[in-house]
Amino acid sequence: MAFNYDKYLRTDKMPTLWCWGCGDGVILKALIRAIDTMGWDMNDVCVVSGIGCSGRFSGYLDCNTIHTTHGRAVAYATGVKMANPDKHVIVVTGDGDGLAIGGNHTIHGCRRNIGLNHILINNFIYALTNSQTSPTTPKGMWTVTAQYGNIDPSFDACKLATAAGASFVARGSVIEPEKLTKLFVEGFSHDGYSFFDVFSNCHINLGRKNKMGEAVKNLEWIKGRTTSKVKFDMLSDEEKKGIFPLGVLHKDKEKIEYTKAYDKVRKAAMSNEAINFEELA
Ligand SMILES: Cc1ncc(C[n+]2csc(CCOP(=O)(O)OP(=O)(O)O)c2C)c(N)n1
Repeated sequence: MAFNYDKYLRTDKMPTLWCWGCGDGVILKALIRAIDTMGWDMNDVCVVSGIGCSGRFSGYLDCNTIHTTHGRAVAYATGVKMANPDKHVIVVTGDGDGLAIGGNHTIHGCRRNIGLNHILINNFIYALTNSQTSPTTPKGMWTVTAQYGNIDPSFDACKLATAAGASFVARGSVIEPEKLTKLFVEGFSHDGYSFFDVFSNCHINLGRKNKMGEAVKNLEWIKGRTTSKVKFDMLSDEEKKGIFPLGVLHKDKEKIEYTKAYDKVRKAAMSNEAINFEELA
């Protein structure tokens, strides 16, 4: 029997506002399949998104949702998780949303290792606002704010999240939707900040002036820049340049999740007991 996506969607909001062939729909479906595999009740799920094409996720999923201000989704989600530690909080941001204006919040969410599931839809451009340079736009690409080609060095979002302290870091792509679902399931099962850098196509706003104005061309470009972590690890330093590994890139099962640490402090304070900070490391 065909998978019933409608069960998880606000069907009155369909069809989506996304352009034809946009990777956001592929990620939405992968996310729904992951939620289904987890067996989560949608009443226990909260999806928090910022502003952007990626921001539409909170409008389409039929659960508790907050469509927040641009860049602040992780901050709102942190509040939701602190007040409801037993709920499943999913944050969806774009690369501009989560790494530029909201880069600060992403870093500190990772540092605290709070149990959020952060899906960063990385289409290498500010899409909704029509093609401004983002922190992941590759060098040399045309954008409306870099009409002669971008000269800004770009972030590797996974390295950033790992260095900042996230205890689960993975990269997926819309080219392999089933693998993406599996990555989400593995990250959702992990207790701590789960960060997913998902490479996606925006053939309209990234592609149109960068010789990949069709979805397939944009996807081929993504394919040429990615390889599995296993294959990546076998490449020489020279060969690794410009290539991004896919899969689980970092996992630390020992690091305490923030709301659990906070609960220990709260209980110690209520009973006038000394706090064992070693335990909270
Ligand atoms: C405070 C603030 N600054 C700027 C904007 C304008 N704005 C809306 S979406 C967006 C960028 C979206 O790009 P990204 O976060 O990469 O998401 P995408 O649309 O690619 O999914 C910007 C700059 C805004 N809405 N609010």
